Amino acid sequence: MKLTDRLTNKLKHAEHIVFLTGAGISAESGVPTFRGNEGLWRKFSPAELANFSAFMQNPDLVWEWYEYRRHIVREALPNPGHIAIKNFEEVFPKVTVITQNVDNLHTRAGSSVINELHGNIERNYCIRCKKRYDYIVFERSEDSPRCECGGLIRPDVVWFGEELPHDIFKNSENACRSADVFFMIGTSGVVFPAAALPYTARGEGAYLIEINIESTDLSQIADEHFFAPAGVVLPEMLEMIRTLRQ
Ligand code: BJW
Ligand code: ZN
Repeated sequence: MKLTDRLTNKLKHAEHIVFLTGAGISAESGVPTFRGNEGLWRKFSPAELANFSAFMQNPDLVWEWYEYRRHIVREALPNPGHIAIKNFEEVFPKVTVITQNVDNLHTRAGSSVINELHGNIERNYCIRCKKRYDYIVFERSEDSPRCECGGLIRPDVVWFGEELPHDIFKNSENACRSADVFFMIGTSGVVFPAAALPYTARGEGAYLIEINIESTDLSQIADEHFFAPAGVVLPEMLEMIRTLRQ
């Protein structure tokens, strides 16, 4: 890998690095992405399952999908991409992770500042009284879990048509405003408002780097691209940065 003079110069002087990650950062840990053929579970697209009316119509089906995914993420391990992001903290004074993922892998890799835009798959809450239930184990043969109040329990994730957690989104926007270098990693950039964050960063002068195995809706605004797996690009780039900033 070779860094351009411009990127070398940005990385040499940067103080605040922001990472916006999507499902692609966890693909090398064996967690399926959402879009493309790989994203289909049975015959359903994420859009058909990740919304409140699908849950109310068929809570057992939606629970089964989440239980299938929980099983995958509990078995998965952070990969060299997550670990490199954590280790950027050894080189830069400030590193912020903004993730659309619900899989906990940035936390398990040890990153210090993580904004989970779309919730976390290990948390749940009652739709009636809002009581929290963490780490439920749901058996496929069972009916969807219910709260002691009788209400249905749902995963604490953000579905289509739902608002993102307000403070987390505000903090993310603020991070974008002070980013020197902004990485967009493994996201198709089609889901809003997460996909608007790179525009906020760029508007305030951040240098935008995309790492993805293919071009995306965000490619047009990136200053530079690395079209290769994140778990390959990030560790290699970090080693080059260590030399630069010695
Ligand atoms: C690799 C790789 C490797 C593979 N290395 N790369 C403005 C315009 C248009 C629409 C809207 C808009 N504002 C709001 C909307 C509606 C909607 C939306 O955006 N729809 C679009 C799809 C059209 N947004 C919402 O509804 C949001 N809420 C909202 O706006 O509230 C305000 C409001 C309220 C009421 C009424 C109206 C407005 C909420 C969005 C919630 C998204 N939820 C999900 C599910 C989360 C829970 C769960 O996990 O189950 O979030 S959907 C799903 O998509 C998930 C993801 O976080 C999200 C993004 O996907 P991501 O991460 O980009 O994954 P992929 O699969 O798309 O891409 C993977 C990428 O990795 C690919 O590019 C690969 O090439 C790459 N890759 N291997 C590097 N090794
Ligand atoms: Zn309840």
